[in-house]
Amino acid sequence: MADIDKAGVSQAENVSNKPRRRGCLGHCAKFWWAYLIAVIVIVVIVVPVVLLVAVPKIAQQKIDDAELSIDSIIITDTKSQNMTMAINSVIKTDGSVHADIAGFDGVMYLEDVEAHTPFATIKFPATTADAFQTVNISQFLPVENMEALTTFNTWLLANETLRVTVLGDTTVRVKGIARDYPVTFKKTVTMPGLRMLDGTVVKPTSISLEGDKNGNNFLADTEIPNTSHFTFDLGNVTFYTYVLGKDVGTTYIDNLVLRPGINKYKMRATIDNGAIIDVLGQKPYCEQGGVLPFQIRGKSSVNHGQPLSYFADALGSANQTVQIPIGAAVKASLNVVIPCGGLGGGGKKRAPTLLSF
Ligand SMILES: *[C@@H]1O[C@H](CO)[C@@H](O)[C@H](O)[C@H]1NC(C)=O
Ligand SMILES: *[C@@H]1O[C@H](CO)[C@@H](O)[C@H](O)[C@H]1NC(C)=O
Ligand SMILES: *[C@@H]1O[C@H](CO)[C@@H](O)[C@H](O)[C@H]1NC(C)=O
Ligand SMILES: *[C@@H]1O[C@H](CO)[C@@H](O)[C@H](O)[C@H]1NC(C)=O
Ligand SMILES: CC(=O)N[C@H]1CO[C@H](CO)[C@@H](O)[C@@H]1O
Ligand SMILES: CC(=O)N[C@H]1CO[C@H](CO)[C@@H](O)[C@@H]1O
Repeated sequence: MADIDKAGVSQAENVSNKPRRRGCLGHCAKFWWAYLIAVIVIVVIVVPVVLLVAVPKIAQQKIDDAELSIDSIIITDTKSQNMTMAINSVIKTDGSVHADIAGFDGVMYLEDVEAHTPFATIKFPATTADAFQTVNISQFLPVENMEALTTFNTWLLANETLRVTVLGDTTVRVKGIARDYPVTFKKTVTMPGLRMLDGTVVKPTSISLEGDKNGNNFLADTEIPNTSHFTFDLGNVTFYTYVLGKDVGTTYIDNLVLRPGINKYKMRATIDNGAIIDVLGQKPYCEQGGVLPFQIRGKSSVNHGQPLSYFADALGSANQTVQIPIGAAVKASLNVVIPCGGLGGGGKKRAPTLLSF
């Protein structure tokens, strides 16, 4: 206490020595109490206003102005009720505020599906407000809402682009201020979809009359384009297979992992030969070398015994048309050309008989 008093006195002496030299200082010394009150007013009113109103507003503004881009999402270890999801993303800000953003749980939902039901919750790690920040997340993802996840997968499969919103509450700590400000992180990202796997190519490699040990009589190489930024582990996938509206069998692709870009896989199928021969004998297919429009639609997706309904139902939501040069494959494998009107001119009935040799 004594030291403080002494300091006060010596300061008062210093002040009282100076005013004779300069008018302003004299004024200041005389009205020091007015300045003191002004300082107190600033401290008591302005600082809290800045801290409680302005800084949070700026913090929220900076979060709102930040840009989120998602470079890739990788879904692995898929099980019926959970999976592993890795997201590589970048958050861009103008870098003008030095701040730490606390980690938070952000939900993801489809912006254009009104209920905005989340299909996933991402655990965002703590980040800074640096101008360019890579945020890589890899986490266990339980299925919270099967319907919302299936709808998301359906949109991702069918659409050219889709809008996904990431929403979460977090706090920001601005450098130099020992306070956490609550902010809302809300970003809508437009992602490329899979466009119904449009451009899928199926090149038959072998057709046989009798099936192999799996009962498959049709083998092919397939190229499946993935225009999205997603990688999916779909496991063993089967498809309903139609020609001109008729169910002609089942198509299988084993251990299917769809990555961005062209995916090359072996495909096998159990096909009703008679039905195919029938269609090959019809116009216009018999006239253009037997390229048939197949329609395929997802039936099941099973990964190491775990049925993945969120993929199977999405793949089953629509038909995908693939033109398959099956006439040429029949010629190459069986050395048979199906003329217009079918085998032996009267075709329809004889074809299956002929092929059951
Ligand atoms: C993930 O889901 C499967 C069922 O699909 C379940 O058997 C397994 O226990 C789940 N894993 C965890 C860690 O919850
Ligand atoms: C994030 O992942 C990408 C792609 O795998 C990688 O290039 C990058 O170095 C990672 N960044 C960090 C900070 O881990
Ligand atoms: C797919 O095509 C088949 C045969 O044309 C048809 O029966 C089925 O209703 C179609 N499914 C969908 C979901 O469009
Ligand atoms: C796919 O099926 C084969 C044969 O039944 C099996 O050996 C393999 O483990 C399955 N793969 C997956 C990913 O389930
Ligand atoms: C915006 C948009 O194109 N949405 C479509 C995405 O795909 C689903 C499923 O096919 C459609 O229902 C949406 O209209
Ligand atoms: C991100 C990515 O690799 N996209 C590719 C998806 O597949 C198409 C081919 O169909 C490529 O053109 C894209 O570059």
